Order: sequence, then C-alpha cells, then structure tokens
Amino acid sequence: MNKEVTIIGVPMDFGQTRRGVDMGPSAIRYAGLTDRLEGLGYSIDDEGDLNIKIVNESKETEITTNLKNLKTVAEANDKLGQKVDQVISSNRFPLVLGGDHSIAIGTLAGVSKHYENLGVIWYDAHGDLNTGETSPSGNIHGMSLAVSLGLGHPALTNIGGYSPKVKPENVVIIGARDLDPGEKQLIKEQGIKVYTMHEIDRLGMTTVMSETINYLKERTDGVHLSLDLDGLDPNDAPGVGTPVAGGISYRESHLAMEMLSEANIITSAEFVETNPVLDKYNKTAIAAVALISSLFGDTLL
Ligand code: NNH
Ligand code: MN
Ligand code: MN
Ligand code: MN
Repeated sequence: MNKEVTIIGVPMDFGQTRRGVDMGPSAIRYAGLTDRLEGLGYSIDDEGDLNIKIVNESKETEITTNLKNLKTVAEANDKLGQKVDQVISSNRFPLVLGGDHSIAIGTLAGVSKHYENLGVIWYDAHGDLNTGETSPSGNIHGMSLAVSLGLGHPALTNIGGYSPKVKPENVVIIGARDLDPGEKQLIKEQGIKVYTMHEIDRLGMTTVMSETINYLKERTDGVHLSLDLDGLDPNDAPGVGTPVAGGISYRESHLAMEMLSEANIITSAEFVETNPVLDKYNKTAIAAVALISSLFGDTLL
C-alpha cells in the first residue's frame, strides 16, 4: 500500500433526503482516523472538507428530471473528481470520507482515468444501480454505480469529460439485500458480479473475499473500494440513513478489510453514509475508523 495518504472530506447530503450525513467526515475524524493511520506508519495529509455549494436548480431541470438536487450534486462531484485526480497524480492514495454515496460519482471520475481497467468493490446493502427511470426516490446516492457504468443523466455520466468510468465486468457488489426491480434487471443484463447476503451466509466471508480478490486480480490494474456503512448490519452501524436488517457483521467486515490488505490490491477508497445525527455514541464512525485501519494493514499484533 502507498504510504502517502491524502484524506478528502466530502460533506455532501444532497444525494438523499436525511440531513446529518454531511457531518460524516467530522465524525470519522473525531473517532481518531489520522492518529490510527499515523500509528501504522502512514504519512497523512488531511486536506479538510470540500466546499459544497448549493446550485439553484433551474425550472428546466425541475421539469425534465426527477433527480433531486441534480446541479448541486453534479457540481460537487466535478470538484471532487478534479481533487482526486490531483491526489493520484502526485502519487498519493486518496481516502475519501462521505457524505452520502452520490460522491462515488466524483471519486470514480478522478480515479478511473489513471487505470485501463479499474476494478470496483461496492460494499453496500444496496446496488446504487438506479437511473432516473428506475429510481423509486429520485435520490442520486442510489444511482452512483449506474452513473459510473455510463448509465443515467448526462449531467452526471459526463463528469470528468469521459464515460463510462468502469466496465460492468470489473465490478463486484458485496452485501446486497435491498435491490429495486430495475437494479435486478440491470445486474442480469450487464452480468455484474454480486455477492448478496445469501452468498455471504452460504460461502462465508473468507470465500467471498478470496473469490473477489482472484476475480479482480485477473482483470484489473487497480481497485477502488467504495464502502457504504449501511452494508454493515444496523446493530453494528446504526448511523446510516437507509438501514437494512440482516447485514454484514462488524467482524466479517474486518475480515474483508484484512484480506484486502493482505492481497494489497486497493489503490483508492471511500467510506460513505456515516450520519452522526442518526448514530449512537459515534458507533458508526468508530466502526469506519476501525475498518479503515484494517484495510491499511492493522494486524492487531
Ligand atoms: N435503492 C434506493 C434508492 O435508489 C435506496 C438507496 N439507498 C442507499 N444506497 N443508501 O446505498 O433510492
Ligand atoms: Mn468540517
Ligand atoms: Mn450506497
Ligand atoms: Mn446503501
């Protein structure tokens, strides 16, 4: 793993409708992120939080699309993409803290241009594979993976000036248990590899992760980890806007991060959807810091 890490906070809460997730980066920092990573021998540059500016939605976008806060989300992701691009160009590892999951659009716009075949691990209760047509909510955080595959509103897919960012065969979804009908269809059409909770129960996390690692090692030249804290069970990570029962445990998640660390395949990462307003004693942010530490090689010894 690259020992030079740049932390970018993205206080974004316009990709969904529960306020408070914009305070995720602060909650994760407060849980001791920098100290933990420095303790593991990393050199940390915390760039602070991106400035999210509210852009007035024009009457025209309001009439022609059901996507909520489209311009605000698009502009913030454009900024984030440029920032992430700069960080990688200066040979540093970008560690992005959310904010809601719509920010994956910007992160991937910045990351993907540096790889021929970027792999993506989408660790989430959801698929985030909706488009304006299939979305039940109009919330862009439920569309970010589809957008990165080149599907959805052009104001989002064209961020960074190129599309798609990721090929469907380079994506692995882990932890899915709440997929909308249009998402299920898209998974089948595009042949996206998915480990639902059923497979995690059946195979165990060890097999799920070694299969994932082998699969991505064969076909990719870099792997981005996009970890939505709602992938974890709500008992272990209660501070999320859309909790879904029956999720991945805290221990299984640690094992997953430890195996990724051992395999040494992750080249960028983001931890999203931590909402301290909905949390209990900062438990979700503390879990995020613990998982990040495992990803960065903490062996507990
Ligand atoms: N699938 C739903 C939607 O598109 C919920 C998405 N919520 C998430 N995604 N937290 O990770 O609105
Ligand atoms: Mn702040
Ligand atoms: Mn998500
Ligand atoms: Mn989710």
